[in-house]
Amino acid sequence: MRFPRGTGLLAATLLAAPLLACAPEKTEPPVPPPAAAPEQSARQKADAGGEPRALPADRVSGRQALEHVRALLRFGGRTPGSEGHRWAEDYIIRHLRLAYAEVEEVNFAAQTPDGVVAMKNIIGKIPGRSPEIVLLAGHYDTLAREGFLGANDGGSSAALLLELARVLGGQQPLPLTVWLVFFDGEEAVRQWGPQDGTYGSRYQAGAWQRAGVLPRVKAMILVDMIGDKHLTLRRDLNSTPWLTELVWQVAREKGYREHFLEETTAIEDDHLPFVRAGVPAVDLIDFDYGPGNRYWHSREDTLDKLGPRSFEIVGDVVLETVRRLGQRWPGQPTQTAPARREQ
Ligand code: 1BN
Ligand code: ZN
Repeated sequence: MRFPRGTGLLAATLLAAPLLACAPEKTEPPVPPPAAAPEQSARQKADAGGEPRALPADRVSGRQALEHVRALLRFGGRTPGSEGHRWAEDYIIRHLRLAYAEVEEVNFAAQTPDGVVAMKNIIGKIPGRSPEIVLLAGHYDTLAREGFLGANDGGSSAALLLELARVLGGQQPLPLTVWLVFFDGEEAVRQWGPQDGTYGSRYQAGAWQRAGVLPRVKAMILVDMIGDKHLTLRRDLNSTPWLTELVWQVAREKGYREHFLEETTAIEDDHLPFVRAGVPAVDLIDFDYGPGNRYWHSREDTLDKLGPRSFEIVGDVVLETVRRLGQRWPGQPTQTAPARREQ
């Protein structure tokens, strides 16, 4: 879908009306969504001067990101195969199109301990002047646990990616091609391990390897659980060191040291299939969610634990990192080392 240039304000206004265009249109929904997209409340309208407020064109709006999370939570749990998952798919696809991204839906059958499960990765493609690709990725599925909604775990990543799509989609053509990747099946069906969990990323890394896409991928930035109002990100030792350093350097320059800690951790997540395939990848994950990480995978993972500023900080760092990846710098690592291509 192509849109004329100069329609950014219109698009921003459309997207600023948080949920006006959000209820998926299905011809025969088996049941209505848990809550239809509401009109703006009188209070919201008054706050916004009577009409939806235009969103910033050049940066992530934390308020809008939280509205995306709120909308996703209204669909209920988003485990693959659930009604909430289908509504979430439609919501993501609709908002990617509003952001002028070309949408690819990748349907695949995942072999899980509970049998074959139909899953879908969603990719929003924003063209650039260079065929080199930066992947901005996260997951949108939620853990299959009664009453679990995943505001932060599954909600925040999808919401931030939609906001990044809105900003980057309004800046076309970008120096580099950007693909926003919404992975399905990140969560384990029974017990987290190499064969249970990361279904979408394992499938996608394999598919892109077979299709010869991976040599074009300059870097992958994965976001997971980045909405906690007490944002603390640690350097992940399973991520690619030079890319981690680039992200942390950007964060330092922007004055975000209190959120981008120098401490390290080692995380298994959707970046690993890409790291193993030789793609430089970094996982930005705040795995310190509530006292003793108590909110993680619990019914306490709710909207009230999130803060708009966290989305803005991570969004700011990601956008600047993408900008720098589009530049050349002395000593820049090349992504064409033969070793990664022969795996
Ligand atoms: C992150 C959010 N993960 C699952 N939901 C991946 C993970 C699994 C991180 C186990 C740490 C331990
Ligand atoms: Zn999880």
